[in-house]
Amino acid sequence: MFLFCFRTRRGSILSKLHIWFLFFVAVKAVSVNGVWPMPQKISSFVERYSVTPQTFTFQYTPGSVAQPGCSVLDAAFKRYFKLIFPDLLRQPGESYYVRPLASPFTVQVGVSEGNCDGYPSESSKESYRLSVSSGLAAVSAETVWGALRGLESLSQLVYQDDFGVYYINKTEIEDFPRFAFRGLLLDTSRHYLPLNAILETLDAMSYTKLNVFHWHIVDDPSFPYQSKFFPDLSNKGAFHPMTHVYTQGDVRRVIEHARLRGIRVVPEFDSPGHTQSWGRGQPDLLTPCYRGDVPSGTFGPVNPILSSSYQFMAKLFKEVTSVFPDSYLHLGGDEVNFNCWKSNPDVRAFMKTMGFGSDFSRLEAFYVEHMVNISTALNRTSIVWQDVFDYHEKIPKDTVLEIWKGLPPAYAQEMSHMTKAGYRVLLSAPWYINHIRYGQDWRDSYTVKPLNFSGTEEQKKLVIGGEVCMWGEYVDATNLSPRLWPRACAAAERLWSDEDQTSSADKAFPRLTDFRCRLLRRGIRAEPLFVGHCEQEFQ
Ligand code: CP6
Repeated sequence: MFLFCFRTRRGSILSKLHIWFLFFVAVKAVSVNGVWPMPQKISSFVERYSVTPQTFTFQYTPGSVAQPGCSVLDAAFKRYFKLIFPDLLRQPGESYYVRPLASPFTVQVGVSEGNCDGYPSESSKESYRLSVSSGLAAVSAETVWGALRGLESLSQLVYQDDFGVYYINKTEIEDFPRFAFRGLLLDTSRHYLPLNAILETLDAMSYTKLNVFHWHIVDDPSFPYQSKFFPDLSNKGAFHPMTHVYTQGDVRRVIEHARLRGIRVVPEFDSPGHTQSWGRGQPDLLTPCYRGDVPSGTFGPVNPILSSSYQFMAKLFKEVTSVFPDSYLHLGGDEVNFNCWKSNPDVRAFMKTMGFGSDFSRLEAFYVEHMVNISTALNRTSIVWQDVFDYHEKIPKDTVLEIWKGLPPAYAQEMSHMTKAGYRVLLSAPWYINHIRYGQDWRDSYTVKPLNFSGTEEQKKLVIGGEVCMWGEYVDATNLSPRLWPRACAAAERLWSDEDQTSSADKAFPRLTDFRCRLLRRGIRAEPLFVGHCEQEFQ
């Protein structure tokens, strides 16, 4: 259309070369790019190839260090075959359109270093190249984790026409993440989330290239983690000791499901606050609160003045690090209420002995310091919520600080302060997507500029990424997926893609609308962005 108008007005002046050039530009602009999050570099062409499940195969590139038997990629080939041809899932036994004389299409995957049996880590290389040409898609990456990202992009390039025929366009992609840490927090204490809800969330995370599952596994209301050393914690602290717990086997399944998708699992055992449920199965762990001179019968945060508290914590965390292989451990440290500590005469006496005066934040700092030491002794990098920094700037420099408070100017200032002090930071304040408001609230998440704070280049490098948080007070398995998806996709693109290429929410809207339809086709109950319909809707 564009080309036609141009030709009628000025046709005679233009050489054939110009016409071809314009044609190339025009077709590039209209061709399909369904990849979310947006790759760093993508060229898509109008030339397209039909593909059909009968002749579609995955292979390892001859020189690849990964070959048949590679757990991560063997499993990925099976998954992506089903994701690329969802009709096979939807209508078992029913015939679908088969093109006569369909030509073969091969996906060749090659990896140049590493192995298939490890876990993804903070230093995993996730970059990949993808080249789609006639009969062949070549995915090449340094590691299997990069190959997984490439396969995901490839799967999103395949689409169906009105007759159900599958196509993929000629495409070149060169891609890598902007931030290494792209997390999602689920809270399994406010409501128990059945294993399937967690596994399905991990599936959807892999579709959006999110790569860290922050498992806020326990908190005040319930303690669903079934501990080997301290079984009473869940026997007495879970909502139900049999049905509302994560057994050791459950945890292993989550970690393996995540590993196969290149997702790390970082557990959070939040303390000294947010520990009411712990007290039910671990007597004397929590601080007894007083009313006047007598114990009131209620309990506060973990008792920071008893060595038994630290012995218990060291043993629990020893177990936790034997179960969760990731090198990061989230220690919490948020929202500690000092009222109970203040009411307790033994705590006040301890404060005096320690010379803390009446500054209870120094007592909190004392506690967190012990916890960070426990974590360091177990060879773990600690993450703590920003409260710990706000109260106490002298925490070990390799601790990661997570920002959860405030609106843009406030969290930007916090980032500036923390990175100036030399700490690595994670941003979650703008991505508290448990908060919902009428309208397209994904746009607020989308337009976040994580590096828009005052600081040097060195400071900016200390921002390792961010997290979407889905706190569970109002969320269980009935509404988790639609509240998460596609809203979490906005942060996923912000954390993966180039900011300049993805600065407009208006431009993202049609892409995200399409991607949400793809999530539905894949069985994820993602809510609509606005008025409209998908070709294939849910059930
Ligand atoms: N639980 C824990 C929470 C929250 C935090 N920690 C929280 C606070 C405010 C909002 C949402 C969640 N529910 N343990 C803060 C990190 Cl708005």
